[in-house]
Amino acid sequence: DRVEVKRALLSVSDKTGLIDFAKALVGHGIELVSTGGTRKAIADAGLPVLDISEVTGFPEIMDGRVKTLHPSVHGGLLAVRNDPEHVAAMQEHNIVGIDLVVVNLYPFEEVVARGEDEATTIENIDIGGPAMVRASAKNHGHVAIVTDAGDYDEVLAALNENGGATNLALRKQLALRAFRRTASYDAMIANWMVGAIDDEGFGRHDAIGGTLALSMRYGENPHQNASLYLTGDKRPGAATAKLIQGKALSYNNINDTDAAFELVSEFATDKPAVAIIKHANPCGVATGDTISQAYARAFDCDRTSAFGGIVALNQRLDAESAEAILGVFTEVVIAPSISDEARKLFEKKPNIRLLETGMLADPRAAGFTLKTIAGGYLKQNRDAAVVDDMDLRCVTKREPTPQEMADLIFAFRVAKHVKSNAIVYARDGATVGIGAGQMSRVDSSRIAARKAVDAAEVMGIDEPMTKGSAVASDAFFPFADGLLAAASAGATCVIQPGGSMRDDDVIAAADEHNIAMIMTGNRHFRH
Ligand code: 93A
Repeated sequence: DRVEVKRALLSVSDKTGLIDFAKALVGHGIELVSTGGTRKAIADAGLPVLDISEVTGFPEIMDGRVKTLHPSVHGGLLAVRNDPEHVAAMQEHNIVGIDLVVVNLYPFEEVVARGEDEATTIENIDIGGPAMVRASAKNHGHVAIVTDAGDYDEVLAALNENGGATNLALRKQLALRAFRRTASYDAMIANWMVGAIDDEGFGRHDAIGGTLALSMRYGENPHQNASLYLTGDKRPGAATAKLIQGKALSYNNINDTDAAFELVSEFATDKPAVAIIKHANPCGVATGDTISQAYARAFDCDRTSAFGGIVALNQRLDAESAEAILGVFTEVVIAPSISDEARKLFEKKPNIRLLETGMLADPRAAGFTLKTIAGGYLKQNRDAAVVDDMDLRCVTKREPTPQEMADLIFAFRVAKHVKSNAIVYARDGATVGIGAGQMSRVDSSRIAARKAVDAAEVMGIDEPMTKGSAVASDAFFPFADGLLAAASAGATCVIQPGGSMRDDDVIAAADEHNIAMIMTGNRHFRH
C-alpha cells in the first residue's frame, strides 16, 4: 500500500503554509505542478514548478474557469496504476500519474459571508477544484488528497517516515476528509441558491424549519434584511391574518401587531376591549360598553404615544370604531372581523394596514417562544398563565372592593403584555398609566404615575386618573418603595405575585396606607 510520490499537483486558494510544504516536497525530490496563482507563489519562492498548461498543452481559459479540467490532469488522478489497460492509456496519451494532490477550494463561504453580489458569488463556485478532490479521493488507492492546510504536517511526517511515500491508511483518512469537504461545500452552495432565488438572503426555510411567507423591505432598521417565516401553527394573529388593505407590513409592524393581538386575545369576547401598541408595549388598553368606547378610553391613557400606533380589537371592527380610529394617525388595525361599512371607511385611507384574523388567539394554548443569542437560541414555553386561573390571595387587612378586584385583575392581565419591569395602573377597566421596560421597578412605578399626570394635562382634566386606581406589578416588589410610589400616585389597591424576602415590609406599608393587596403567586416577566 506504499505509493512513492513522484509528482504532486498543487492548486490552492488558501495559501497558508504553502511554501514550507512545497519546499519539503521538493526536498523529497517530488516534481511540482501548479495552477496560476499557486504556481506563481511557489516560483516566487525560488522553487521549481511546472505550470499546469505544460501538462495539459492547453492554456487556462475563460478567466480560469477551465484550467485543470483536462484528461491529462484527470487521467493522471484517476488511473489505476496496476491496471494494464489504464497504464496503456497513460502511455498512449502521454499522461503522467499524479500521486499527491493539494487542493483547497474557492472560498465560497467567505464570499457569501461578506455579502458579495451574485456574479462574484457565482464566480466563487469552484468546479475544477472539487473535480480534482473527488477524483483523487476516489482513487485513494493510489493518490493522496490534501484539502486542508492543517493537514500538511501530518502528510509530511508520513513522507519522512516512509522515504517519500504515502501509505493506504493515511490516504483513506485524507479521502474521507476530502469527500466530507466537497459534500459540505455543495450543501453550502445549495443553501445559498435557495436564498439567491428568493433574493432576500435567508432562504425559503430557516434554521428552525419555518417557511418563508414574506420578505420585508428591511428589518428593525433600514440596514437590516428581514423576512417572515410561518411555522404551520395556525394561531390567529399578525403572521396568519388576512391583509384586507394597506401597504406591505414592515418588520416592526408585524412585531407590534403580534403584541397587540396577543394582548386583546386575553379578553373574553363578551366585553369589548382595545389595545394600542407602540414599540411592542401597550400605551393604552381599555374595555368599554362598545368597541368604539373601548378605543376612546384606550386612547385617553396616552394620547401622545398612541400617534402612529397599532390598534387591536377583540371584537368586530364596526363603522363607529373605524371612524374613531381613522381620526388618529394609525399604522395597523387588527380585529377578528371587520364590518362592510368599516371596510368602506378605511378605503379612504388606503395606506393603513387592515388585518382580519377570523378569531381571537387562545391565551392558554401551548406553544413556545424563541430568542436567538450569540451562538444559539433560547426556547421556552409561551407564558400561557392567565390571571383568572390563579389562586388570588388577599394579604392585607383591607379586602379589595368588587370594583377594585375587577380593576386589579384587568391590570394584571395587561401587565403580562408589558415589558419588564411592568407597572400598570387601571381604573374602571382601562389603563391610566403604564410603566414599561425599566431596570428598576420603582422607576416603572414613577414613570407610570408621571405619564398619568401628563395624560391628565393633555386631556385638560385636573386630576391624574391614577387617583383611586388599581396597580399591577408583573413581579414582586423587592422593597416597599415601589408600592409607596403607587400609593402616592393615588392607587388604592395592588396586585402582584408576592414572594419577596421583604413581603412582610411591603404588606405592612400597604396596611399603613389602607391599601388592599392581592398576591397571585404567578409572575409575568416579559423581555
Ligand atoms: O474555476 S475553476 O472551477 N476551474 C478549474 O479548472 C480549476 N482548477 C483549480 N477552479 C479551479 N481550481 C481552483 O483554483 C482550485 O480549487 C483552487 O481553489 C484555485 C487555485 O487557483 P490559483 O492557483 O490560480 O490561485
